[in-house]
Amino acid sequence: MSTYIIADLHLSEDEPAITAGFIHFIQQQAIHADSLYILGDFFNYWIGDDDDTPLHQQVAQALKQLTAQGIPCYFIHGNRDFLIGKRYAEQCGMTILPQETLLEIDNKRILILHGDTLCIDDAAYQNYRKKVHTPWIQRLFLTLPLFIRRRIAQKMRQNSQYASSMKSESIMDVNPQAVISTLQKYQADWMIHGHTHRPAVHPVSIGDKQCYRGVLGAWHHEGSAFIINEQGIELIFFPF
Ligand code: OKV
Ligand code: MN
Repeated sequence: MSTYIIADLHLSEDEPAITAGFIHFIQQQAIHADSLYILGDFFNYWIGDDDDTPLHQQVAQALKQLTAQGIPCYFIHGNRDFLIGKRYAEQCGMTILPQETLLEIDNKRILILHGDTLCIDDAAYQNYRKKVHTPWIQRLFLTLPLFIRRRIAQKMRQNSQYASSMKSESIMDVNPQAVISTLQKYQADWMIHGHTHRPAVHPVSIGDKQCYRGVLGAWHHEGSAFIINEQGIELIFFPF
């Protein structure tokens, strides 16, 4: 039995090598898994399921192959693709899970999440997040014609690039207290997230309990995944 977990592929038309790497990963590795979890920022941007592009179709087709062969695929929204909806999920054959989901595998309690909600020191981002996660604001945005949504999204990405260039490294990382309280909330042994693009396994001591925080890598020049099986929980990297 093996569970694969990935995040932060940031798929876009501008980086065809990453898409090719993902499709190769699906056909050569995930096909031998028992389940696949994608923890957000799967796509670099998402402005609605009706934005039907060759990239979106190609990716859906690859995932559908997997899920049609009986390998379930689950998705948690990231900060970039939080608008992925039921329609696209259905096209992929994947199930959308809540922001924070507790898995119980081999008697280990493993919390999976994207990771942006742990970065509470970045007040500007958390403010922005609250706005774009407001249901009526999302509904309103989705009623706009695609060409308007494209223009708004492009502007927002330009502004954000500037804003994040002014932020320190520590502000953009997880808050250690948020990590501890989130682990405690679920009585979890592990948490696995992406978002920060700092792949690692960090031990976290809570009282006399030894917990761990696994961080996935982004798919820039190589792939990154956690594999959970009888051997344990392992962070791996692989060339495209
Ligand atoms: C994704 C991020 C752009 C960060 C806009 C309401 C609003 C949704 C949206 C538009 C932008 C996602 C959906 C994108 C992530 C950015 C800039 C910064 C830090 C509205 C609901 F407000 F206009 F009404 N958006 N896109 N950023 O281009 O994919 O994560 S996006
Ligand atoms: Mn992210």
